[in-house]
Order: sequence, then structure tokens, then C-alpha cells
Amino acid sequence: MGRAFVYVILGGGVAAGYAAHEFVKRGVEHGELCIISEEPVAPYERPALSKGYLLPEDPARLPAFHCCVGTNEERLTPKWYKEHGIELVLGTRVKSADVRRKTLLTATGETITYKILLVATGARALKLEEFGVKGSDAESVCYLRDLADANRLVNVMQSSSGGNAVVIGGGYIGMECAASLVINKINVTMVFPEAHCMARLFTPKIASYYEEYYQAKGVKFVKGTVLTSFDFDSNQKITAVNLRDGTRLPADMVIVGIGIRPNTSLFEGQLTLEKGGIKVNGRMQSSNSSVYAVGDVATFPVKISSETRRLEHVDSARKSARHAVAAIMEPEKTTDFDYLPFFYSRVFALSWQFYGDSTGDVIHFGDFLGNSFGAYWVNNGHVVGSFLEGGTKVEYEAIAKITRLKPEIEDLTDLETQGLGFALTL
Ligand code: FAD
Ligand code: NAD
Ligand code: ISD
Repeated sequence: MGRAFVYVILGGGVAAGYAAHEFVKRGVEHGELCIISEEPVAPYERPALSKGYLLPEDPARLPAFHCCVGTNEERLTPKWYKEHGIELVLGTRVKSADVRRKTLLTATGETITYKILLVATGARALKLEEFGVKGSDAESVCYLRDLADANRLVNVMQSSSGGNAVVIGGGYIGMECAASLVINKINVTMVFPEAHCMARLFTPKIASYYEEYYQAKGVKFVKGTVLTSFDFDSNQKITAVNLRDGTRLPADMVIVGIGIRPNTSLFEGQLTLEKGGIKVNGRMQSSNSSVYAVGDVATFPVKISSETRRLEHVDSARKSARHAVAAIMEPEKTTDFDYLPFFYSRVFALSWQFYGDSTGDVIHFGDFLGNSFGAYWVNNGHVVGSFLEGGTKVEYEAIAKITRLKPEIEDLTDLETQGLGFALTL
């Protein structure tokens, strides 16, 4: 059995939702587009899962955060897809792909053919087992990638109220989940191998601000070490985690956020891969001209970095998806994707934004004892990256603009003195 479509989006996450919206804006015909997703629900704003979804009071729940509410656009409910003649094949995993024959085989045994394929398979959370630690399947060990994980996490949090949680990993998931745990009145210890949190982006000075803020909320940090094993009671319930440095931390629950791997396996040996993702050009087109890739799974040329990069953030997923659809539907009018990397987070009363590339010399500015400060990254004499905590809309727009303009910097001390004023007056 089988079905045929002009366009197929493989994956039903953020990029899929924004791509579908763009297909409709550009006049896709009824019956031409299909989305196949392993998840049982229509595309939604994944960032909500580590923020609003985990709140103890009035938590965010679907259908409130289907795409594209994250950019204040219309909310694409299952009804919207139906009204626009888009086939949603949900709860269905694609188990193999043949890009030469332009076919996908689903786990339910259906063959779906396409003229153009948009790969939006995102990524999977890395498991502790991949670092030689057993016990990921224990009842109170939580990962966070999809809605099923989030529901499980909510249940485990509710049964651990007043107890102890150990958060493994000091990246985005670790920081955002630790804040949610505190709000849920659970005692938190964070464990990670680096010298400070958010080591992929934060400087030691920026990290120490957030760590002190978290400590004031009761969070404990154990740095420079990793988890080696769990202790279990006679009911196979976790009682503690053991660390390489010999520390034993009592634990009622554990959240693991130790990074991701892009879901590329269907295309290994068929498409060119680079930096862990599917290599695409400025039109998001892979080494096979009928296959495009977007979101977490795509490695694309980033002008400000003068290299190809794979970004794991929602703004990139949304914009790369829209760009690919523009390139597919109106190729002659579409130029190369010119994307300025944008990352952000919101925890407690804090909120930061980062634009560009975090390479070169770092110039910090602002009040690190107060609630608004930032940094510029200057590489080869030009501003290439900007970070701001506690900014206003106008201030965030200013640092985005300055990073895109890449102004020349003659005197780093002068830049430090001007601080945020440099971006605001340029
Ligand atoms: P995804 O949204 O992961 O979607 C991939 C989809 O493909 C899923 O539906 C998956 O089930 C499906 N799929 C995969 N393989 C198959 C297959 N073989 N068959 C069928 N379906 C398949 N970024 C930010 O910038 N800010 C944030 O605040 C933020 N918060 C986040 C919070 C959480 C909890 C998580 C997990 C991520 C967060 N991110 C955030 C990152 C952001 O959500 C991702 O970058 C974004 O979701 C990537 O979109 P995507 O469509 O490429 O992948
Ligand atoms: P991450 O890459 O942000 O952080 C991974 C962390 O794992 C590292 O900081 C490190 O501390 C830790 N680590 C690595 N190896 C370890 C080991 N052996 N033992 C213990 N810790 C180890 O990844 P994440 O936090 O898992 O986030 C997953 C994905 O979700 C990422 O793509 C991220 O961008 C995305 N996300 C983004 C946001 C946001 O942008 N605001 C929020 C949540 C999730
Ligand atoms: O970008 C985002 C974000 O941080 C969220 O929480 O999109 C979601 C939605 O705003 C949730 O409704």
C-alpha cells in the first residue's frame, strides 16, 4: 500500500510546523503536502516543554502552544492542517528512506513517495548509557525532548515534592529544568564536568552571575565531575547517584540533559553529512537536489562564522524551514539563507539573548551585581557576537543589529567603556 505527495515533510516538530505555514502562505494545493511524525500530536513549540509546561500552577498544555504561537502568528491546530488539505500522518515512524527512488517506508508498512522531501527530523537526547552509565530506564530518571518525556517529568516531579533532585548536565536542559524544579519546591543539585555552567556559550564571568543567582535559590553545584552509577533500593527505585569524585548524592529523581545527536541515520550513505548533520547549501538543499534539510538536523553555511554550522535552537529551526520552502516554491526569487544565530533563555525572573558567534576576545559590560549586563565578542577587529541579560525590546534589537553590522573595533577599552551604549548609538 502507498500514497504519493508532491511535498513530504519528514518529522513533525518546530521546523515542520513553520514549513507547513510557509507552504500555505505560498499557495500549496490541497493534497500536495504531507507531514509524517513519530509524535502523536501536530507540530508544537518545543521550548514550552522546559518552561511553561513544568510550572506547578496554570501550566502550558496543548493545544495552547502549537506552532506558530512562538512568533505570535496563527496557531496551527489539527483543524488548520485539515482545512488546508495537508495530510498529517502522526504517531508514525519512518524506518527507511530511499532518496534514489524518492520513497519513505513507515513502521506501519506504508510506502510514501515524494517529489521533494524536507527532512526535519530534529535530534534525540543522548543517553547515559552512551557514556557507560547504566540505569536510564529507571522510573525516576527523566530526559526531556518531547511531550511524552515532559508528561513523565511532570509526574515524577509531583511524586518527588519536597525531595531531592540531581540534574546531570550544565547546559540548556540542566539550567532550565533546575529552575523549574526549584519552582516545584524540590531541592536541586546540578552536576556537570565543566568548570562552569553553559560552557558552550557563557564566559566564566557570565556563568558566575547565573550560578550565584541559582545558589541564592538553593541550588547546589558539583562541578568538574560526572555521574558513574546509581544506587537502587530493593524495589529498584533510585536512592542516590555516585560521582566520579567519590561524592554520593541522595536522589528521589534525576534529570539528564547531556546533549543531543541529530537524527540523520535514515540518510547515512545517501546524503553528504557534515558536523553531525545533513550538509545543505544556502537554499537548504542537500547533496540530493530533491532533498532539503532544516532545523537541528541541518548543517548550513553561516555567513558571520564563515563556515558551515549546525544550530540547535528554535529560531534557526523556524527560519531555516521558511527559507527552504521559499527556495522550493519560488526558486528564482530566493537568495541564499543569510542567518544571524540567535539563542535565548528565560528562567526565574531572568532573561537573556545572544546573537552571532562567540569567538574572539570578550568584552563584558554593565552591572554584574545588578540585573542588566552583557558582553561583546570581537574577532579579527570586528564585533561578531553580543549577549545581554535583562534587556528591553529596544536593547535586544540594538545588539542584534550591531552584530549583523559587524562594526570595526579599534579600541577594546573604549568598547568596554561604552558598553550597551555602543549598540544603542550605532
Ligand atoms: P524537533 O522539534 O525536535 O522535531 C523533530 C521531529 O521529527 C519530532 O517530531 C520527531 O518525533 C520527528 N522524527 C524524528 N525522526 C523521525 C522518523 N524517523 N520518523 C518520523 N518522525 C521522526 N531552543 C531555543 O532557541 N530556545 C528555547 O527556549 C528552547 N527550549 C527548548 C526546550 C526543550 C525541552 C528542548 C528539547 C529544546 C529546546 N530548544 C530551544 C531547541 C529547539 O526546540 C529545537 O532547536 C527545535 O525544536 C528544532 O526543531 P526541529 O523541527 O529541527 O526538531
Ligand atoms: P547542551 O549541549 O546544552 O548541554 C549538554 C551538557 O551536558 C553540557 O553542558 C555538559 O555540562 C553536560 N555533559 C556532557 N557530557 C556529560 C557527562 N558525561 N556527564 C554529565 N554531564 C555531561 O545540551 P542539553 O542541555 O542536553 O540540551 C539539549 C538540546 O536542547 C540542545 O540542542 C539545546 O540547544 C536544546 N535546548 C535549548 C534551549 C534554549 O535554547 N533555551 C532550552 C532547552 C533545550
Ligand atoms: O519560543 C518559544 C518559547 O520560549 C516558548 O515557551 O515558544 C514557546 C511558546 O511561546 C509557548 O507558548
